[in-house]
Amino acid sequence: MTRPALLPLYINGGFEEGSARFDNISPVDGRLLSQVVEADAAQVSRAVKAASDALQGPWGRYSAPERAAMLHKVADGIQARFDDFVAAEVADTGRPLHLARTLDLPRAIANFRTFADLAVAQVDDCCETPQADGGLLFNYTVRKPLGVVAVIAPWNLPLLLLTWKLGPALAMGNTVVCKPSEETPSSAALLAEVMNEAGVPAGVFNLVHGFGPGSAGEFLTHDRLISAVSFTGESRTGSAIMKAVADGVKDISFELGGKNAAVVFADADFDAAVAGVARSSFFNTGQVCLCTERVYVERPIFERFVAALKERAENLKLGYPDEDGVDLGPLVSRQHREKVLSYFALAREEGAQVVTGGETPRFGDARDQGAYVRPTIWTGLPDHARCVREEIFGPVCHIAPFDDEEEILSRVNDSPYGLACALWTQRLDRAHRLARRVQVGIVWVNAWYARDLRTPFGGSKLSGLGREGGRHSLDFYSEISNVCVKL
Ligand code: NAD
Ligand code: 6OD
Repeated sequence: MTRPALLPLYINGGFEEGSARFDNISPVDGRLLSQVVEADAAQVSRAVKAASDALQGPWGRYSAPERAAMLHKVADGIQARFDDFVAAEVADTGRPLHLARTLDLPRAIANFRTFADLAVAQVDDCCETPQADGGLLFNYTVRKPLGVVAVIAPWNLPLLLLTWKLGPALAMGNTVVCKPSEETPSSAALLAEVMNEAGVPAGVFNLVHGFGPGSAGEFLTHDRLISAVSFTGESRTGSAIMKAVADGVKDISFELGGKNAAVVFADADFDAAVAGVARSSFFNTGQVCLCTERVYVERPIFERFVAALKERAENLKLGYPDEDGVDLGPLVSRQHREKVLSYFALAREEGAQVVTGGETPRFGDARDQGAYVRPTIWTGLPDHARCVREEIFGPVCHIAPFDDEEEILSRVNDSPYGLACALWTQRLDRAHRLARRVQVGIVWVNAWYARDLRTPFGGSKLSGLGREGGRHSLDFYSEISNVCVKL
């Protein structure tokens, strides 16, 4: 019997094994994909020390264009191994192959190229300050790296979300220790190979695998040599990390959970809205922080909309990642499926009408060992129901009717989360009025998850802290210092 692959750590330019290991299981059929080295406290500490030392080495003297050239080489390296990365993403997540090919990989490459170029193009402020005595002060700003950045990533878009933070962190001259999710370690392991082949100096990029509490995640956030933690994941994990870094007053950037609303007005392009909401509720099996688990539809079109979305949901094809026409893969793990199924049961207890779904499919083959659930639509729940307030992170939405603009604004805003909102209307005056007052970081009008990496991205309330994207990323990943010269 062949032994499963072993995914090593990458510390100070070298691949390392260790005594503790954990299994990486396929959510498609429950197969063992690989074993992963779990970094112990000493290994995490060495990774951080290597990153700290690397700031004093050649990397610390690279100009922005030299760093950009290196990051373009990394992007070239990912492009050269495109199919290997696709296979790694698909194996760990079970997502359709076409999704990895058209979203995850292009974005990972763009995350390096875009921020490399933005960092080169960055021009900072300066000003002259006249003095009472006729003299002049000249003020200008310089950007310095923060130091060692811990990048802690989730499992839902593993490579996309890791590189979204790693790209700008390196472009601004930091060194990094990355910890991918324990559920999805494979693409990060490949990335370490690409970093090595591209000649990124030892210690600039380090990779530690492991879990959160009592493992690599927690060790990282407590390390005194870490200057900043850039984290994407659940809100309660964000809260634990915030406590962990409080004593060291480390910089933090948090992209956390969401319970996002889609609002469909009667004047919307009906077919576009149905297609848009089907996408925003079920894309990636509902495992995107931006997914719309709350859907509000203006009363005159409510019944018609529910029927149309039901038809769409029932036509989505669940299957193997490489199957023709497959729309949805499994959830990321059996454990996550247990959580989603617990909400399916809770919805019934809370009085939901199940329009469609609400159960696991039976395939009669190996996929029955996987983590599939059917796309699910509910109606009939009150706004205070837990299923309408809590993030489920599966292919599920609740649809409720509404009657007017003020009413819907207050219902959308009555949420502990504040990440994103999708508005469907042909009246741009109305869309703009709502966009200004809805308490979220990202509003889409007649669209959903359309991205330009130069725009700010992030959430309010439990959905996060700070903004990344474009100059916001350059600002977060640098220490901006003012120099004041008396002329
Ligand atoms: P998670 O919080 O469980 O884990 C995320 C990462 O944090 C993992 O690498 C994990 O090992 C690590 N971790 C867990 N506990 C830790 C601790 N105490 N200290 C340090 N590290 C710790 O999240 P998840 O389940 O992997 O991802 C799904 C969640 O992420 C959802 O809530 C989703 O909404 C959110 N998310 C948000 C965004 C956004 O942009 N706002 C993007 C993607 C995912
Ligand atoms: O596209 C992005 O840049 C981004 N941060 C997406 C987050 C998706 C959440 O699951």
